[in-house]
Amino acid sequence: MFLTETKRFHFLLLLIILHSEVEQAYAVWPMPQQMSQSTDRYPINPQLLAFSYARDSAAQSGCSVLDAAFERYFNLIFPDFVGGTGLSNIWSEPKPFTVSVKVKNGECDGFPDEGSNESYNLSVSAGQAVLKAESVWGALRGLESFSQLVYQDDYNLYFVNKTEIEDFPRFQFRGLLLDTSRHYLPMPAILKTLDAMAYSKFNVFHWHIVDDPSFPYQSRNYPDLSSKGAFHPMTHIYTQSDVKRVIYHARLRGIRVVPEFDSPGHTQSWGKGQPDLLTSCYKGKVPSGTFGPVNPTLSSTYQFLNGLFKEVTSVFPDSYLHLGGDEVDFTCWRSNPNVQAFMAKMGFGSDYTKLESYYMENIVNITAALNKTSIVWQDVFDYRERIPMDTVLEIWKGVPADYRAELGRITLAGYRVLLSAPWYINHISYGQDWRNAYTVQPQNFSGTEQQKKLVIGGEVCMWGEYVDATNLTPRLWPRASAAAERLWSDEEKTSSVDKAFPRLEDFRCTLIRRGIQAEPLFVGHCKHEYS
Ligand code: CP6
Repeated sequence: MFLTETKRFHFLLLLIILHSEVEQAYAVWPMPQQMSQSTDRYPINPQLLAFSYARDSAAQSGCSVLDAAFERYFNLIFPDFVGGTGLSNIWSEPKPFTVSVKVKNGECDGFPDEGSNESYNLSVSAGQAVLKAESVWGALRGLESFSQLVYQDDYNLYFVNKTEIEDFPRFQFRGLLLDTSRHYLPMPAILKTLDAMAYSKFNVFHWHIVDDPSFPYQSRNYPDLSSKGAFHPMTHIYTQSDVKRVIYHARLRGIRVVPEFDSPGHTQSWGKGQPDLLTSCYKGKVPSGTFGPVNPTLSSTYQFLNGLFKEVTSVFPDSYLHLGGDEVDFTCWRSNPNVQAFMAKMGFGSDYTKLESYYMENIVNITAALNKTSIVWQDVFDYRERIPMDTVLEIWKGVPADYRAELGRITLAGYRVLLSAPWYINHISYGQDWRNAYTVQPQNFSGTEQQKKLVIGGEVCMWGEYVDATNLTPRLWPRASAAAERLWSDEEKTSSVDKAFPRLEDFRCTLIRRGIQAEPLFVGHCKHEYS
């Protein structure tokens, strides 16, 4: 080990010459819009890699988002960096490598939103990488790409090839839904999912936080909702500080947090802590003791929802609130004499979709008055409700083919849509079902160019009936990454699922290397196995 600097360097060169077969093309997942690479490669010495702000960058040291990202990406690029005595440090060429970041807009303390610019340019040459972005959110995407370009050779020395990237997302909204009601997901499972989302350039965490089985959101104004409606009032809840941590963790990764408070169906757990909220079901002329959807006939219902949404929209900074509106069962409403009387008074006849419409219109208006935009499930459109034109409809029905017709219908009416129907990755099957997620074409429906522009993106859904923290990660990854490439990358350049296969295999090994227990796609091995 007592080699002089020069001898050490010559020994290193010898090693490189002996094994000079060039490892090919260090892929980035999801594939950048434009990328060219050469086989010229530059060594990176972990001790001499520095992230820095370009002199003419609008953001400088002290920018929370980028300061944190520099530290994170250093650790991701060198997972076993141990300071001065690590082998890869001793044998690396003593040359500095600088990643210089320049952003035009120096705003670092805000939250990502629908208008955030995520484009970036990355140019890697000898001894430096130059990353330019409009905003810090684009710089984050560029840092992710840079981190995926760095690789180790057989001696675990680090290299990066000469590379030019020009990149931007195909769709503005690239979401992932987690369901924390069917099973409680502990905080570390959520935070780790946010980490992995950033690796695939997802930018929206759709938090399906409450549903029939449990109400884990601890409300400031209505604490009984979780103290009576959660699986456990102390251990299986998300406190205000937990929620803040999720939003904070997501922000640093350029991820929006959109909560869903699904109603009027899927609300059994709400009824435990909020008396008179749910409809009392009748058996003949007497209450049966069971409850149905939220009672849409009472003004107390809307007072409560106004209070709850007022709180929720102040806790979650995103400009969107998901209101649900799916799968409403009319049986209980039909059985209740007070609901029947209300139907008659309103002139709804026996059409209960009109009652659902009435309810959804009211809560969408409550949301609009709180200056938030609503997302609702497609059912709300199917009931021909009069909802504001800025409402986003999320398509969840109609696999394998019918969702195309729905995309056509909803966009023809001028509404924006989010596609999740083909991306229910809670569903599993034997074999390579990531291929189905990959080959989805969100704009492949009959409609005008203008209609196609109304597809703002899509979401991967991980419904929780059969999923908790034990199996969440391998069920999500790398299958969700297949959808992530569809949502980020150019359609033409990613038209071959067979060409995607080896790249996704490599990316899965990157996830493993970063501590994400992503499941294998097929027979094979990773250089660094998960332990
Ligand atoms: N929970 C809620 C669910 C589903 C929906 N909403 C769902 C329905 C059918 C399938 C998967 C999920 N579990 N609240 C529908 C949006 Cl196949």
